[in-house]
Amino acid sequence: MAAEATSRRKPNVLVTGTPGTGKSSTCSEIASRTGFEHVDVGAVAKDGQLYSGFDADLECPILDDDRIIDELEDKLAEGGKIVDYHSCDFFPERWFDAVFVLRTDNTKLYDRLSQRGYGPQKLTNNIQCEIFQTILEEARESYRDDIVFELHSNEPDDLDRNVDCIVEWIDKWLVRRT
Ligand code: DAT
Repeated sequence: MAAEATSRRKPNVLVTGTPGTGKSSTCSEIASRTGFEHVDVGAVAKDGQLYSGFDADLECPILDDDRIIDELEDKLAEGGKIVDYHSCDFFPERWFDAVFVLRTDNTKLYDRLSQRGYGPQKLTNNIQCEIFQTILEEARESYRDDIVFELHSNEPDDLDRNVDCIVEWIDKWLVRRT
């Protein structure tokens, strides 16, 4: 893992978290500030119809992990990618130099997901996912502790702060590499 990670000239960063925690907003801002490419894994799956079924509980398609990995492998090998997805355990560990997990208080998350038009069951399942910090645990089980960072994403100020934090992390990585 370390050998492949060090061969990249730019880092890859994963931004993960329950739907609605602000991944897309955070990643698009980082991409415009750094020139890194925002890779929205949900959109990649949709474009290529890289699905293997449908999750009735979460009311969303199930990704075909192997085909997603094949699709993204060359892109990630280049480095300089900000990857955005609401799960993180199926990506190869060697892809990422840092994993940021966004967290949002339940009431705020409820409002955001209601505004998105989620039905009651999908809302409940996603709120429970956040309450049980499922994605944070998944990240801690899948990646080295020292590259997993939890960031709170409740207020617009948090969004700005999180973008600053991740951009700063990228800048430091690039300085270390030169
Ligand atoms: P995700 O990509 O995780 O599903 P998003 O970026 O689409 O989330 O954000 C969901 C909504 O919440 C969207 O209307 C933007 C808003 N939002 C994101 N981060 C926020 C924050 N820190 N404070 C307030 N609103 C935020």
